[in-house]
Amino acid sequence: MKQSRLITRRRAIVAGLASIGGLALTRYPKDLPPTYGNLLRMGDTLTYTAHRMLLPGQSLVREYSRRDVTSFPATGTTNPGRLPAASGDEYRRFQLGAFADWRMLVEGHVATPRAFSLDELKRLPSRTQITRHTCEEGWTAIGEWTGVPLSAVLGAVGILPTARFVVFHSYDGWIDSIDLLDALHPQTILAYGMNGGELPIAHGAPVRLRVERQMGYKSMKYLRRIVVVDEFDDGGRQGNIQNGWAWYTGI
Ligand SMILES: Nc1nc2c(c(=O)[nH]1)N[C@H]1C(S)=C(S)[C@@H](COP(=O)(O)O)O[C@H]1N2
Ligand SMILES: [Mo]
Repeated sequence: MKQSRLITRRRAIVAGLASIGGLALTRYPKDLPPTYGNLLRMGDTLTYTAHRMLLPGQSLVREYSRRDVTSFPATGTTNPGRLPAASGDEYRRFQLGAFADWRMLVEGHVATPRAFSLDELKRLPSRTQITRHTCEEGWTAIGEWTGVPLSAVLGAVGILPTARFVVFHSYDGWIDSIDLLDALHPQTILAYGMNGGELPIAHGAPVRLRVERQMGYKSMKYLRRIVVVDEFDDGGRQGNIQNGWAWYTGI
């Protein structure tokens, strides 16, 4: 009796999951990243499709007030200028010139590919937001970020109708991507300011990404290049998910 009820319930759960999967596949046939047939990535795919179905619009994460701001550890790379690679030399030169010569290339499936200086980014519309950062290592911190919405930068170069994902490259060799829904989200910004001052080197100067609806590691520091692409691209073997990190980590 007990046993059969258990089996029935389990079947219902399995059937339920299958129908969620089916619905997602019919609704988002092209948006499912192709590498996601892999069994190990099934959890990711479920989180992704569930989020995209439950939060189809542009719901905002909670924003805090100034008095909620906490101390904020710097993790991962904290100074690409110390890297031995050529990109380390380049970064060090920019740093010595207060990033006046730094340029961020935006290219790919866009109408007018363009390199932006820090001043040009600062002349675009700006947004300040106080949000909670959640690191996969288990800590969280609240900080204030000021920057230009990624949507404004993509608007300035004109994304083509073929655009589906946005790929980011950093000065410490990271490659990662987000889909257009996250890219155009109002709280997805290219931050050049933190807690009322310039963005510190340790936190990604001169410009870092803030993707507030995903885990902290998606907020790439030390931006170098942005490429709009028409197909899913997680950076492959160079991508930051090569070490087992999930591509989609919605929170
Ligand atoms: N380019 C680059 N971006 C990065 C990292 C990094 O090492 N390099 N670390 C990631 C991780 S794991 C986290 S938690 C945050 C840390 O940002 P913070 O140093 O400002 O705390 O940046 C993310 N973005
Ligand atoms: Mo992290």
